[in-house]
Amino acid sequence: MINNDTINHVRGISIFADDYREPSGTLHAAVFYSSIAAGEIQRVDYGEAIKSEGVVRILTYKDIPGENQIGSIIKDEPLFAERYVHYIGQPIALIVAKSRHLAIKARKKIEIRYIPSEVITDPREAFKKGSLIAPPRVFACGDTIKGFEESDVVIEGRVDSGGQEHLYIETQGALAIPLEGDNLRVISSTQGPTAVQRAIANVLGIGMHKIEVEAVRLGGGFGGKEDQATVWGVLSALAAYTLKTAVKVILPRGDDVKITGKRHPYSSDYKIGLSKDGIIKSYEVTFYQNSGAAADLSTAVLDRTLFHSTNSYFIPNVKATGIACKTNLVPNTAFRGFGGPQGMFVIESAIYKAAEKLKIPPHVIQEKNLISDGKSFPYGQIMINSTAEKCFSGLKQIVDLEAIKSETEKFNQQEGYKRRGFAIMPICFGISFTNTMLNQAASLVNIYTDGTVAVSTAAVEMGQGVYMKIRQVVARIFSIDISKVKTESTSTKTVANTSPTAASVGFDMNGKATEIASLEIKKRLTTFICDLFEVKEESVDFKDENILIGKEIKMTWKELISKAYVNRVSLCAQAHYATPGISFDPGINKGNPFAYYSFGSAMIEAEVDCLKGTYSVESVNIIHDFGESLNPLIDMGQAEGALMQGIGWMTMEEILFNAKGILLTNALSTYKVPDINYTPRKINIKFLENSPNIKGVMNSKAIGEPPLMYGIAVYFAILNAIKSFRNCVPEIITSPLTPERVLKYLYPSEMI
Ligand code: MTE
Ligand code: LUZ
Ligand code: MOS
Repeated sequence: MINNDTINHVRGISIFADDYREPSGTLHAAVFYSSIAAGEIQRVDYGEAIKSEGVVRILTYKDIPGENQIGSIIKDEPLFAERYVHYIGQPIALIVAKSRHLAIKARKKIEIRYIPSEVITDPREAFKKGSLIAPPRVFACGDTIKGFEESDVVIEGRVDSGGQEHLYIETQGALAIPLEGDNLRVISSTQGPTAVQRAIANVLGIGMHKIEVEAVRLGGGFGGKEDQATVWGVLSALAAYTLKTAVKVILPRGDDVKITGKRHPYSSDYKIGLSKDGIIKSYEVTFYQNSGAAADLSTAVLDRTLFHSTNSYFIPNVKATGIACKTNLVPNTAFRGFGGPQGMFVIESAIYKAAEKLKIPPHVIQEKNLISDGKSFPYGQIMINSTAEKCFSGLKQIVDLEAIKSETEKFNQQEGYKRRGFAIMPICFGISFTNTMLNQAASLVNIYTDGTVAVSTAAVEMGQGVYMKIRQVVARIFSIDISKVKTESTSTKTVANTSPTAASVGFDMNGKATEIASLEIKKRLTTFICDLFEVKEESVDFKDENILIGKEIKMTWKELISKAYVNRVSLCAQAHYATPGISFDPGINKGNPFAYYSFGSAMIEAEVDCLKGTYSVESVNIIHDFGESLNPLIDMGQAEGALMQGIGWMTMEEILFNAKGILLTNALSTYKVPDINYTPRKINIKFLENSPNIKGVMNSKAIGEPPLMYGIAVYFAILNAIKSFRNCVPEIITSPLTPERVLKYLYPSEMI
């Protein structure tokens, strides 16, 4: 079923935060931010800027009525810098003017002097200097030392992975509108309306009930607006509150790229021990996370790295240590996968290197160690309903590995500079927020007297199709046409205390709450019908907008609703959903944090031009467990989009900072993302058959993030192509594998 958002997006008629009708007299603001990565502010002169055309006010920390603090997990992030600055992009002031253009013009006239201090950009250096966000965390099981003793081969190595820019099409922003008294309405491009509401209340020093935060829909979030949409909402609210006028803050792309956080880069050390036939006996890993200058979501991201440090594998002896290192870069944040990809890339690198040493293909090691039911992860959760093996063997049915191997070898024996390689990537991703508290959602279902329905939930629509799926749930329960069901924009006024739409559980949880609320109304209606016709519940059926008793149509849906209203039956219901059966003890790092897991396996083939270092993705074959998909079109789109984001992260998307902490890749001319030409020549994604997920909404499965990790296969596919040209494997596995890096691997430094 096609998502009608898609049609509206293409026609350009969908409403985003910046399209929301502004009240007359709306002012526009630009953020003045630190231009050095570390230091003390000696003097700021706003004199010229204040006099600049159209400027109404410049706000600093001095204008904050409440607390100068917006940190969510750890209170370490001021809204405005006071004396010290810790990264380039840290807000110092807000210039409010008649237009955005004039605000930006005035910004250039602010004079500032700093006393610079030492800049740290590298997480290992931060660790050495004791610059940490939080104490290190350890997930462990078994006895790794004994495990290494029992191993036939033990290897050690280092793996580095890069950051990633979210590049949502809609940049960050918010519009704050003063209401009666000191109440405010804030239209925010956020994945977490409650987080914005809470931070505004804290900064303004007023009750949360006075602030209403609404997310109409987002032009993409990808995690970038889970926590980092807050600051723009707070800035616009502070200005609107102070000036009693609507104020809008919309970041120009250049600002957005420079001053918002990205995926966390990691540098990691591993040690892996295996038997000679490829059974993994022991694994130790230390993750140095480049958290940036404030906590943001870093500790939660790091937790997920630890949860997924063994990917889809059962390993009896594990010690995984995570260290959140504080550097002078913009605070990094959630990005699709949320630390999972970083953890999985390390174990896959370790398997790749081990396979070299054991002279067996990596996929043999992967397959032999897949987790099966009854086995547990280092944090104690025991696997049930694993489809890891089913997906892996399913993949081997759609791709003939032996044939591909011999074709690839044949291709690579040709003359010339083209070489091919392939690699497999199984995935296993835990579904639920790892912080159990966040696993709750709510829904409000209102049926109007003409039989149309409006649903409000905590889910934010950001392109993932959650509104469409929620409408489908209601339409299915009442057996009415989808056009009769509407989703309201997401607001803290209709659904309170929302968790951000994240962790791939937006639809799972809000869909469940909607199901519960709808079933509640259906029960009332059924009782009403039973009384009316003096029949038993079992004989009542809702079918295609008709009410059937036995096989006989008694009335239409519309008539039923109208009659129910006349007879004073409530047509509205609110329901709360809390994911059952999950818990986790962060004191001992043990528990059952996940409702269930998402599985699948991918094979990616790449071709490298060994003269130029360029490459193309020739084919992608995937078997993914979608459960019983409610909307295969949307789910396929999610799988394809996530896959491409994963491939981009592994290959061409490179974020570079210099030693002063200046972002060098600050525009689309220097930061390259996959485009249509880079799309794999063949993408074949198959749904694993007969795999209902009893924990999901109507047997469906979460889909938002997991397929991103299939992209990891492309890295090893390219390495294999390189290896057939020049028989070597890089000492340190480093991503992204840009064409420059491919050339370096192909031609060692002395040759270029
Ligand atoms: N798809 C689109 N088009 N745009 C997005 O911003 N975000 C992803 C994923 N798919 C995103 C997307 C991320 S990071 C998450 S966590 C999920 O959608 C959130 O939605 P869900 O929980 O409803 O799957
Ligand atoms: N956000 C969060 C997430 O706060 N906790 C999580 O476990 C998570 N997982 C994925 C994406 N966002
Ligand atoms: Mo997604 S990283 O959970 O917003």
